[in-house]
Amino acid sequence: MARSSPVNACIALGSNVGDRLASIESAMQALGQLGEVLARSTIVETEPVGPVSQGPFLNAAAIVATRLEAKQLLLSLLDIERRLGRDRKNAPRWGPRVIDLDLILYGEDVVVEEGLTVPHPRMHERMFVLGPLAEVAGRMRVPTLNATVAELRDRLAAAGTSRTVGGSN
Ligand code: A4P
Ligand code: MG
Repeated sequence: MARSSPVNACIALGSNVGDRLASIESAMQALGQLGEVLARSTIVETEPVGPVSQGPFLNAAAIVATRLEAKQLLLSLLDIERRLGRDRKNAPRWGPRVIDLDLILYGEDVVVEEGLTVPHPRMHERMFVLGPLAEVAGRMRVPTLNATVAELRDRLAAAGTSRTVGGSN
């Protein structure tokens, strides 16, 4: 089922295996098959985050105006990942990957169903998502967090530069 009017979906892109730049560029191109790419961020190199020891990532974000339903959009993103050579078999969660395409926002919709949670539940903890996304969608509202993307980025940046050293009373 296609929607009668397009919705602005935010996609986060990441790669830390192989020709990272080629993979991000190819994925950006492929997003054009899912709707109109309204904006694409710059591509930034980021240190790996999380429990797995791995090489640095290239990360980026894009806004796509799409008529696909959220689940159909996710399946299309997984299909692009496969076509670009991502092999999920034997791959550790949070581990190295040729390409990762996460659906971060689907307009202001909240979607919780088997295999899909939007807004992406860990978006507010990840500068590699919020940095690029704020470039292109800083004013978009994140319904579950009652904040804009730019506000979440600023909060995370502030948290990263301060350290609690005592109680407030
Ligand atoms: N799934 C559910 N909701 C969603 C959604 N909103 N978007 C399901 C995408 N997928 C969603 O996804 C596993 C399954 O989650 C999918 O099959 C889908 O049914 P995944 O993207 O393969 O899982 P993942 O990437 O290992 O986990 P997650 O939680 O998406 O984490 P990240 O953040 O993508 O972790 N460091 C830097 N600097 N840059 C990175 O890009 N990426 C990771 C991977 C770790 N460290 C990183 C980076
Ligand atoms: Mg992911």
